[in-house]
Amino acid sequence: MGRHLVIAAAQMGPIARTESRAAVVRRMIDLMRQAKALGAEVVAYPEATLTAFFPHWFTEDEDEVDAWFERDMPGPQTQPLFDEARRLGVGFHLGYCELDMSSGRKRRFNTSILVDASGRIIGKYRKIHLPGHSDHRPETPFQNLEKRYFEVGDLGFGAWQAWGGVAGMIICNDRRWPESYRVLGLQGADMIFCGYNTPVHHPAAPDHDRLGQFHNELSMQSGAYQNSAWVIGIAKAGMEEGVDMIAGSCIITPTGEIAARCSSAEDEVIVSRCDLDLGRSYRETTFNFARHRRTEHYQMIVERTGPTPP
Ligand code: CDV
Repeated sequence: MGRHLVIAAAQMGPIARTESRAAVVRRMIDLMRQAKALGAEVVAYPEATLTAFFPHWFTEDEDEVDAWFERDMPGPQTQPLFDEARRLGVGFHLGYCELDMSSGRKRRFNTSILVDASGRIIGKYRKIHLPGHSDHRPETPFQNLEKRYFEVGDLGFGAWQAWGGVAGMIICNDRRWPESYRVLGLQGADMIFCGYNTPVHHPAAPDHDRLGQFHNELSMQSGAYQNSAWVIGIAKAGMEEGVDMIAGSCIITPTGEIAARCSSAEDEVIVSRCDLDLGRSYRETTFNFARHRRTEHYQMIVERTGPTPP
């Protein structure tokens, strides 16, 4: 008997700047019910699901920034999502913005969690690759101020026993870096969840725009294949406060093929019955890390970013 798990990707359409958390959570619960009706055991939501993607706007007002963040998880506004998941008996993956005071100072992270069917948080990840800039660039049509509003994640790329396999998380820009997947692959990850908020337009390099969806799939498909893992990519999609965001949420097999893909730029659920053993033959042959990786040969150059000087 193979290990099978029905996973849903719950893509979210645009979220208005003025939309309340309660309204967003209602949309999420609706998607969760659709996913359950399709047989899902796990439902995956995007990066920073609960609000509009505020790093597109500059502000110096600390209170305004804090208002985009969750102090508690679950908190009063997200508790209904946890309650519904428990009622339906499904687990979920949630990306949100975390305000952490546990060290005695305010820290803000771009975070995701895994929640089991009893409503217990079983894993937490804080985004490591923060794109964009921290300075104000009012001349651009929109900004990406993740470097201003978030600290670099301090939890590493963790993997957890979950849903009959091993689950890991990465967030958005992490998916473009092969090492994100590899650190999880080395821990035996069977499934890697990746929420994203990716604009169609790239103000710093507009010539990349036409390749946005191609690079999205290229990154996640190669990460899946090279690490023998399912990758679940979940978008915040559509025209959000004047920023057009790519959609294309998809569930990718350990062979690197796309098993299911969203066809809209709105709230939409896709599901796939994932054979968690599908990557086994790759792990035992082409990507048998123990037999074929030659880390001792990488080590001498790993910190160097340029060629050997003449
Ligand atoms: N939220 C993101 O990390 N977005 C980046 C954009 C800004 C390029 C991404 O890599 O998709």
